[in-house]
Amino acid sequence: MSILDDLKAIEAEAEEGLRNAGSLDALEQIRIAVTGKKGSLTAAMKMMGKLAPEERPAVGKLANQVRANVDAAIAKRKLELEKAVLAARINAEAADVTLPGRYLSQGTQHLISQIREEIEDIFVGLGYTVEDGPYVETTWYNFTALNAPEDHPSRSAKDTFYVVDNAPEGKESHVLGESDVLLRTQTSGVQVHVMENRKPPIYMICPGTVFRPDTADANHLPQFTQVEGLVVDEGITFGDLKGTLDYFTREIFGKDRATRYRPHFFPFTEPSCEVDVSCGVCGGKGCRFCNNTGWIEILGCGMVDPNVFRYCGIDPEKYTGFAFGIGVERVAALRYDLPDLRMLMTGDMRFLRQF
Ligand code: 2NM
Repeated sequence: MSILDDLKAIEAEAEEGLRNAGSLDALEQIRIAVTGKKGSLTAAMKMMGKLAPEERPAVGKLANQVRANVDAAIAKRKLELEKAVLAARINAEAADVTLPGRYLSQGTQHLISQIREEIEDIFVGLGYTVEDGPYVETTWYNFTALNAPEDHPSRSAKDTFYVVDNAPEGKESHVLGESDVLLRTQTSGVQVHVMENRKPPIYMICPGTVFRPDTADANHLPQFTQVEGLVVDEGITFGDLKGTLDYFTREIFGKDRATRYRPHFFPFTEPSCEVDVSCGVCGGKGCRFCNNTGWIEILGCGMVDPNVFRYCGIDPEKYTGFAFGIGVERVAALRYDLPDLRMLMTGDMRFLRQF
């Protein structure tokens, strides 16, 4: 076999291999085997030096031609394989834009937030400001400035979450009285802050979360929502309190509901009342829902005790005022006949979506 035949055989072999190369990897293997440093064509070309001078022009011409053909064939096959890879990838990654999108269910505002905002709107309409304050308070803001005596049971660790231990370093103590810092049990502390910092007239409400160490059951939650209100001005009377709260109950429960003011006791107000609304289920005749009384309790209120004004730096000779506290979860339960307050805490959308 002459070297010319060798060169033609190498070319034919390379072309056959390229036709069968199914991947860019296989193609690269062929390139290395033919035109690589130790490739068959490279080796054949190195043989040229050993040829007789008269043979060289013909062999050289063919060798260059074979080299050009093989390079061109490799480049052509490479392009084909790259196109195939791209086509496969486009096919695999194709997005079907005609498929329906994923449905993200829309949430609703929580029932408690809705009612809280409704209550805010009623009082904002009467010219009140809406205030808030810290969840963590000291005994001064939660109890003392509100005229709660040092031995009042609401101060005990059974009725208040104390959150900071003031015992000396190294000594732990959870004994009542050794901690001055607590989770607020009512939002009244906000009113103390406002009275300390602002001159009357004050017309404000303070909605917010409060905390009490109660085990959750149908009627109690360890964390619930209160809206407290406070008015401080010259010449405020119990008539102003009653007119305001009658207006509020009609707005929130409807015009057909009657109210009743029952004497009660709170440390921070004197006189104090609990307010009942006529039962919406029986219209006041008496039923299971209202314990056969015809009435349902909805809030506490009273004329601010002069001691509270003195603690907060307001002159009780010049100013009088009234205050009230509304339980928002209770309003929700009464309005929607909820059998269990815990339903408000579960985040169960089957329940919450109804409102
Ligand atoms: C209630 C009932 C009655 C009340 C009193 C005060 C303050 F700061 F003026 F003393 N704030 N909130 C109050 C009065 C709260 O909740 C059932």
